[in-house]
Amino acid sequence: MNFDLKTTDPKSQARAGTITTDHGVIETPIFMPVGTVGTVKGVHQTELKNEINPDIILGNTYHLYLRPKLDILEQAGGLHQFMNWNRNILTDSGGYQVYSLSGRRKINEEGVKFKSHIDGSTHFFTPENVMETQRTIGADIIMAFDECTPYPCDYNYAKRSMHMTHRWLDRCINHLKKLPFKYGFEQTFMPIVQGSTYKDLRKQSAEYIANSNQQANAIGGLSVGEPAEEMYAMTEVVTAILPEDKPRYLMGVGTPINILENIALGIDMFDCVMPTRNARNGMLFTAHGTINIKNKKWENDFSPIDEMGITYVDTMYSKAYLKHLFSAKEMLGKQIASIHNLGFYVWLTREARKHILAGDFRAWKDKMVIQMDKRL
Ligand code: PRF
Repeated sequence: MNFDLKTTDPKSQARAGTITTDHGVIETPIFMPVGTVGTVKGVHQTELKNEINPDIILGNTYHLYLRPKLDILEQAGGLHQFMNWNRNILTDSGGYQVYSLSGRRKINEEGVKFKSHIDGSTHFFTPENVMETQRTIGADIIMAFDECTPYPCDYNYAKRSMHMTHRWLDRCINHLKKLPFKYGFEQTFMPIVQGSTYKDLRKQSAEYIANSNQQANAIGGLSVGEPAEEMYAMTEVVTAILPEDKPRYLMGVGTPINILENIALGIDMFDCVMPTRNARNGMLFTAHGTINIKNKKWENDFSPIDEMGITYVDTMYSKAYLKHLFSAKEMLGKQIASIHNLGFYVWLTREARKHILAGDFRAWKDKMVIQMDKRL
């Protein structure tokens, strides 16, 4: 992987760059649509490629390991082949999903024992076997196995957990050295900063992660229920320490406003289930605020879903029609809303990049944050 930092905004920490991997170029800042089980929920590959047009999507180790399982992925020739996606993929390590999804789990120095949310069967993830699993899934970018602490989290737990995440990182790095790439292209490994909402721990963790000297770095443990101001404060502490010449990925963030504020603090990569999950509940994000399409007020509003027309669904269908699809519980409603929201998120980070390159990011960001905060 290669990262080329093109421009830094004069009035904020925002950056524009390009990441080049064996599956192509990723222009940063970037939003990565989440394709948990090898599908961006509700969206065909044609619409994903031609309309939403992201340089990279995300998959989840936890889900893919449980279903369809590794032998199928290996027989398919990896996830790119299996889902017929020839651009970039990043896989999360399961470090977050085992905590958020599996019912009972037991964590110790060796790893995490958990029960599958699908059939209740017992599994054990270790830093070593998660690296093996990610080699088999075959994404372009793979993540360290970490513990994502909850919010709030008492200081002593956060500190102990952070040190364990650091020891797990060393085990990931050591083990990867023994594992050749599987499908003829490179995989980039990303370590993850933890430390909950404590500045001293975040600083210590950022230093540890920076010293591990990998090609890119990530920040975890945020957007887990803390106030946005606390999240921004942690991002600021960490980006001041992480090296400038490597991409920085803030995991699982967030609202369109969270994304712009974190771009201003020096983040390059984002992912979140929010655009697709909220779409399925009838919530649309636009440049002028959010829309709850289930609201009665849209019943006879025959204007386009979004005049901006970022994706074809925005001008092909009216708000009244989309409201009707949600009322009738038709699956097309959820699909249209998912395409719209993902198109908007990807547009937003592309637009941020344009303004960073043009030198007026700060003013544009401040204006967008006010606009997007409205409920329409
Ligand atoms: N760790 C991992 N994945 C994640 C997170 C984390 O802390 C988060 C936190 N927002 C989202 N996804 N491995």
